[in-house]
Amino acid sequence: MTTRSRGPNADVGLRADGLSAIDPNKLRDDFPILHQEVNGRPLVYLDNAATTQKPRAVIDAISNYYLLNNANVHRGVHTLSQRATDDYEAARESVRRFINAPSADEVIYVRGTTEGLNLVASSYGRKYFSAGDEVIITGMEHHSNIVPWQILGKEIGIKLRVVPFNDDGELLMDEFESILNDRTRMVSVVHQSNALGTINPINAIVELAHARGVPVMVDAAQSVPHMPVDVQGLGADFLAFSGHKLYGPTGIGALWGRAELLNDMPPYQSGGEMIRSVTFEETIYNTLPHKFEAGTPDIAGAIGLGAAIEYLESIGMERIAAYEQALLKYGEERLRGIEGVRLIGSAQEKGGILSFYMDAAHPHDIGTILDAQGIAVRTGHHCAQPVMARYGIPATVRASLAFYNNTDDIDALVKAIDRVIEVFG
Ligand code: 7TS
Repeated sequence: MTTRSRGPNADVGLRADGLSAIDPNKLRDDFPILHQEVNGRPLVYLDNAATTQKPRAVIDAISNYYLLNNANVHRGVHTLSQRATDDYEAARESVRRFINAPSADEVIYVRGTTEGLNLVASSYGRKYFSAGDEVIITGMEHHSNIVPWQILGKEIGIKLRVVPFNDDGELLMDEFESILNDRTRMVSVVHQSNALGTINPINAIVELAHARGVPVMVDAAQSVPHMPVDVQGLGADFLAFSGHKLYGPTGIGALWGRAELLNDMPPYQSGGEMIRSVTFEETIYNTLPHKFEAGTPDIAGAIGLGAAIEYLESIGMERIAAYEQALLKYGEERLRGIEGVRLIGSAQEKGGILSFYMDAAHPHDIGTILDAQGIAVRTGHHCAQPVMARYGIPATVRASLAFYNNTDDIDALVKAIDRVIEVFG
């Protein structure tokens, strides 16, 4: 195969309105890590679905906490402990505001989306599920929204039902309706697929599930960083996301749940902080959110997450979404212009994921060639093996966008793919 891509001046439908929603070149200055060379080329970071880079505001918030305020939270009367507690709780309020939760007590700090999903499966599932019950997920879930339900299923005999999707990567909602039944106890669904980019119709899913009294859990790992997410607007019952995909630190994330559900759920882990009183005979649990936060938490992480949210709010999630949508269209059109590149995932409603497959070369080899040119993408199954199976491919190359990416980054990617074609023909 020798066909070269069209040049950057080709008519690729630059949507000037969306692309001017923010100035990525100015915002890049907030991200020190982006200003470096990798393998002798300027770094082009297109692995944002795996983790995003951190603005200086986040790095400073974490560093200031350790430089000035480090102490354990909720335990000390001394000044540092009070400062740490105030900052830790202020960050919780930032999370509440960011996802429009009714109360900060419904926001539970977790390690990330994975822990949020495990918490709900373990705590809600063990209390309310029994043999023969069913949990509905979709065919495009990350493994973290499959395996916890599967483990629970083996333990107590629940069945996993899976909503399939079409070739474009869109859920078959008729199938969803037909598998929703009297035995369904939970619907747990990804908001935006990390492998395909598909943005799922959460409102419609919630409406159908709630009509049968079934709660809905939303995996918002890939949506919260890229669009405004309003838990009340979505109507969901639980929602989890990871700080590190939201320009914040690793090791921290949030689970939001409706207070009436969380109040009735048993603790997930136990120890300090989650109790009100302990005797050898009996323990009385703490109130929300502390009931679910056993042990010393990731205080610096929470404060860093709060700083990331404030940073994003200063740009505006609407603007970020408009810009990334325009950049996605640009990227899709450029990639479609390359013969031999097959885009995986072309849903109508889609976020900034450019997953592709080329018969000419294995995704890992493509990834290596791209890395040699300073371009960071992820190759593999993206912890969504059933998605790969659905398309009959072992893996994809995935470029995933953030607001600090620009059309030059896409052009560099396209040029590097041309190099792949040269090498592998
Ligand atoms: N759900 C989705 C949709 C994800 O994309 C990920 C991570 C997770 C859950 C788990 O998040 P964690 O922060 O708890 O690990 N996705 C990816 C990815 O696409 N590449 O690396 C991690």
